[in-house]
Amino acid sequence: MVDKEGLPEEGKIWYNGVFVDWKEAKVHVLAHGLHYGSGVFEGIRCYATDKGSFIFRLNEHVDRMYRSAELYKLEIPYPKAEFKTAIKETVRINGLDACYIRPIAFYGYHHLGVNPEGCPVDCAIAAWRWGTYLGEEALENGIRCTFSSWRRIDPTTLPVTAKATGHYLNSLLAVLDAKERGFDEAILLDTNGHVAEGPGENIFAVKNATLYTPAAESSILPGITRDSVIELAQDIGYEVIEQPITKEELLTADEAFFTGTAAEVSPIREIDNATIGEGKRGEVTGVIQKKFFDVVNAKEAGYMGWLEPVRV
Ligand code: PPE
Repeated sequence: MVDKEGLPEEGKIWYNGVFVDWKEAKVHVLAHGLHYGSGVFEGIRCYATDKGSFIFRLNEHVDRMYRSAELYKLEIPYPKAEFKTAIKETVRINGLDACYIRPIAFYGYHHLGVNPEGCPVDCAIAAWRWGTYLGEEALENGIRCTFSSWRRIDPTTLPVTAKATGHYLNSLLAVLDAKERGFDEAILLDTNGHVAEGPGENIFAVKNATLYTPAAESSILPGITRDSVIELAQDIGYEVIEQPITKEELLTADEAFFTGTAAEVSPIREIDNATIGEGKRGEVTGVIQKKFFDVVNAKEAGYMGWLEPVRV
């Protein structure tokens, strides 16, 4: 799944309100967030277009981050507007055009013990170049997936709509299991046995030119790419139905694809060695993918509102 390209060695990271050198952006080994996974984060992309650099749906990402924080009673000590400015500043100061942005807020160093009261909330924003998530080829030819034996975390146990660091242990297990068994990516079912999502992606099925995607009750992270794709698909004229999807329905779909900030729109060509549709990027997936890339590349006048200028 993730390319093994390492992180950069230099640059500046915004850390608790100031820019520090890449290598100095450190955390104490007894930080609360490290021991208990008590942090929230975002993954955001900035695109280089011929009209300048734009961050895709910055407002929605920052809104989700603050909502995630609220669910864990983590008070981000900056007003949203200031945090958004810091995100844009991080891209600019590093001289980046197309990049991936990772803001994080977590309970820091003060005491140990599960109760975080009294721990400071530390915040950081890093940005670096990150190409395609599942490989260049994946965007064109699709990937090979497997149903994970790990079920997606359940809303009776954790607030699954929060993008919290600790939640990703569930994703980690699913990814490692898929890789071990020779697949590119996992698909997790929810605890009712319905299709939920990938370890870092939402999922769509296409049947008779109608799009289906699991609804919120299937324990999904409400993806911003998912939301964008729903709107773009409807705009093109496709019907989109949000409802529980069974394994059989996904396996017999005409097409299937993943959406996510990192994964963008990635076709799924196989699940557990069963071919989906024609075993390559389907027609509807291709149309949606093209529309998505046109929008993020500032080629769709009607969607410029989703693009936050960094450098124009
Ligand atoms: N589900 C999960 C579990 C998830 O992590 C993501 C994003 C999505 C759905 C799609 O959400 P959105 O990006 O808003 O469309 N995963 C992020 C982290 C991936 C990683 O490996 O790290 C991302 O894509 O940035």
